[in-house]
Amino acid sequence: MKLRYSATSPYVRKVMVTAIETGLADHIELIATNVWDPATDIGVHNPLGKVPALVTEGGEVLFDSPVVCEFLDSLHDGLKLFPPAGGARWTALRRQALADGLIDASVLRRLESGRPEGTWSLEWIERQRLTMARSLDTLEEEADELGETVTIGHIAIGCALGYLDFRFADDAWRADHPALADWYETFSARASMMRTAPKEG
Ligand SMILES: N[C@@H](CCC(=O)N[C@@H](CS)C(=O)NCC(=O)O)C(=O)O
Repeated sequence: MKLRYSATSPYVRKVMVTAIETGLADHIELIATNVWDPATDIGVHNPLGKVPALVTEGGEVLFDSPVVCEFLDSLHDGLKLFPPAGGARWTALRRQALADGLIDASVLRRLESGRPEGTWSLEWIERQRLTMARSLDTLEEEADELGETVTIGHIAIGCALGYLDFRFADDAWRADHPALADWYETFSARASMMRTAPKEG
């Protein structure tokens, strides 16, 4: 399998953490991809122009991190990161959606803030900041229920919080979210998280 990859993308990190947790990392060849380079050929693999995109052994291209992660989870016989059915599945998928939404708002805020001064929208930046704040408050309320079993929800939350530390360190999210901070301290010490910590260029 080949993964169109970026070392700083939190969505790609979800896939990499999933690959390590499921024992599949050695079966994936990484193809470094800068989606912001006008000359990038990512569109050959993903018409949406985004990473991650996974080229399977059969030559099919899967994209959107939830789809790629669930595909990888289907390839191993260990404990499933996507619970197969029932309440546990919906809880894991809901957590993944919440964390992915936190990442989406963070990325949108960063992109807007990075536009030339005078062309950005303060209303748009504030809208994303509020979405981030509400998502973090919701995660804080649920932090004590996260427990020990790792699911795709936990992985997505870990990658979202890692992205906040990487790109929004000044927000100091831990100050108002102590239970979530405690959970993240333990989760971020997993080998899969340590090996995938984002680094610039
Ligand atoms: N929903 C997608 C989001 C992927 C995404 O937005 N990736 C970013 C990199 S962090 C990207 O490739 N952006 C390029 C673009 O939006 O044109 C997923 O979960 O995989």
